[in-house]
Amino acid sequence: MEPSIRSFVAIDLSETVRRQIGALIQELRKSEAQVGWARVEGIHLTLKFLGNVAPELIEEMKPALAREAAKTGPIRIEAAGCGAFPGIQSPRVIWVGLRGEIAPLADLARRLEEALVPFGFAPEARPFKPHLTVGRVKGRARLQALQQMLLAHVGFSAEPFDAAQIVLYKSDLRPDGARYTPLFKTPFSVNPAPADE
Ligand code: 2AM
Repeated sequence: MEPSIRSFVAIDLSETVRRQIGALIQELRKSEAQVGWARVEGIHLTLKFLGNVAPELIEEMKPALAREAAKTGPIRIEAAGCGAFPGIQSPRVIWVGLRGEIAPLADLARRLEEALVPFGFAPEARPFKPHLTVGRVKGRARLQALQQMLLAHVGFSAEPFDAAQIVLYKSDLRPDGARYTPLFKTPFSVNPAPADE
């Protein structure tokens, strides 16, 4: 039997936005805090994390993903602001936020969840919090400097971009950070069909 594939559904960022977030990461690095910073080319917006999935199931899911994408028009979003989960006082995950057409984005995430239930994926118990993970805290040294840096850059914003497709990614966990490989891309529609069809 072929090994299962750790996978998730995401939206890619434009090259420019990735570069702008890269510049922000360079600033945050100056805190010298113990953070595993994301590789800029791997930063993405997760819509649904799937975990380990059998390769056959991946194939079966593709038409369902394509159907939901086809019910979706382009979504204009902007990477903006930065902070930490669970909170700036006890940072574990460093994120860049999103603003713009968040309601259609959340609607897409909800529809994907519903479309994937028949394939055995339970809906998330936690509310959808769209974010871009840019780093993971590894130790407590220089945390205060990091907190100050985050507060100093809350006004960060990148160029707006139109999300135009969803991507099913494979995630390989490696000691030096995860590597993501696209498995399937499926476009949004210019004239989306009604979502309740
Ligand atoms: P995160 O950025 O908030 O960590 C690949 O791991 C993507 O799936 C990441 O963007 C990650 O979100 C997301 N994800 C959601 N739930 C996850 C989980 N339980 N384990 C790992 N990644 C998860």
